[in-house]
Amino acid sequence: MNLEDLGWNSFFEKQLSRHHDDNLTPARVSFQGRGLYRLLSARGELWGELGGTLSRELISSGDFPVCGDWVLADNISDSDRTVIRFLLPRMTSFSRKRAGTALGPQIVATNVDTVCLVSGLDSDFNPRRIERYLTVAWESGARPVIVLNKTDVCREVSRRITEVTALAPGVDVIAVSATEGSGIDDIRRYAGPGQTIAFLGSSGVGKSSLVNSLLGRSAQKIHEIDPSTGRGLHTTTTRELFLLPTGGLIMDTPGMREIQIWASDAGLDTAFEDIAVLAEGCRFRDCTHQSEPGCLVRDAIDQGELQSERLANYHKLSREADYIELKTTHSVSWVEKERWKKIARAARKLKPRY
Ligand SMILES: Nc1nc2c(ncn2[C@@H]2O[C@H](COP(=O)(O)OP(=O)(O)OP(=O)(O)O)[C@@H](O)[C@H]2O)c(=O)[nH]1
Ligand SMILES: [Mg+2]
Ligand SMILES: [Zn+2]
Repeated sequence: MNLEDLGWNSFFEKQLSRHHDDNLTPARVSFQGRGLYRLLSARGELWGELGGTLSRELISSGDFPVCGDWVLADNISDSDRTVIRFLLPRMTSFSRKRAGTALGPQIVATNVDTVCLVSGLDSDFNPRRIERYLTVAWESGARPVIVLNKTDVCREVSRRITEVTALAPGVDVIAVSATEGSGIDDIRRYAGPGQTIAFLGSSGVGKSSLVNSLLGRSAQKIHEIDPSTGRGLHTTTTRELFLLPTGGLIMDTPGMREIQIWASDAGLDTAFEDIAVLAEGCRFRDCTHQSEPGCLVRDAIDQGELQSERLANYHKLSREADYIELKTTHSVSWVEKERWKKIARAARKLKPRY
């Protein structure tokens, strides 16, 4: 197996030059479970455990290797077991905000070249959710592509494509049917030799079905609805990287209920570039596009060039992104204090003056 076929490139080669050790071999994490890592390497498949020193380092940072990562492992040539010594820096990294009250990002997929943001063209279709995924995707460094699956059950495919193309400036939109196989080759184009694509999206949109369709075999169990409970069966619970016979790689991921934003203003402004460009022409530099005079964003809405729902979603996501910035730079108590200060200030303004 050639390392380049597994996604190795000059970015990782540069990192390697810092570790002058012939006893180490690069390998890519394709699956992780119960402290064991399945690795793809020049020698084929290996199973690795974290070495003691690395393990101690990672416990303090909390940043363990995940599916897609490149690591350096002991070069033990007569065994399929190895020890992972180093985690190499990531070329791209798709993160979401951790669930619950935990702080910081959770890394979902790394070293991906193209993130396929999958939506179903059934009753689950939701343009606002696509905008949310796109915002996070732009932050990852990977190229986003929107995949609209289940064309076989949708009567207005071309209308949906037009709608989604409008909310995703500069992003390819592909309509496919995993069950019928149509459009699958359009996805395959992004998975050329050494290129990695990852499927991300809500549960049940057909990510595992697309993976099976690309692989031409039932590698992943498909999420079926249990008629007695109405709940999904075989929902994917772990991330996994598969090698295509052509040398490309595809990653299946578990469906997310709602992806919490982990993005900066730059990620947001890329996903909403149309609004960012309009905002440059607003009379006030700090225009919030609510009711200020000379606001080109509101003008665009009045003229039917911009959907008011899109602006509302932009505001919502930007509030979430701001909050994350505060949370990462300050303790929660500080954030809470600031929040309450703002509320108190707003309440004072509302009070009638006698
Ligand atoms: N009609 C239709 N159904 C599809 C298509 N692709 C997938 N499905 C169905 O959608 C359901 C969910 O498919 P999965 O591939 O398991 O979805 P998933 O995105 O992997 O779901 P999670 O693993 O829970 O995140 C299954 O019942 C599939 O048979 C399609 O192109 N058309
Ligand atoms: Mg799945
Ligand atoms: Zn404005």
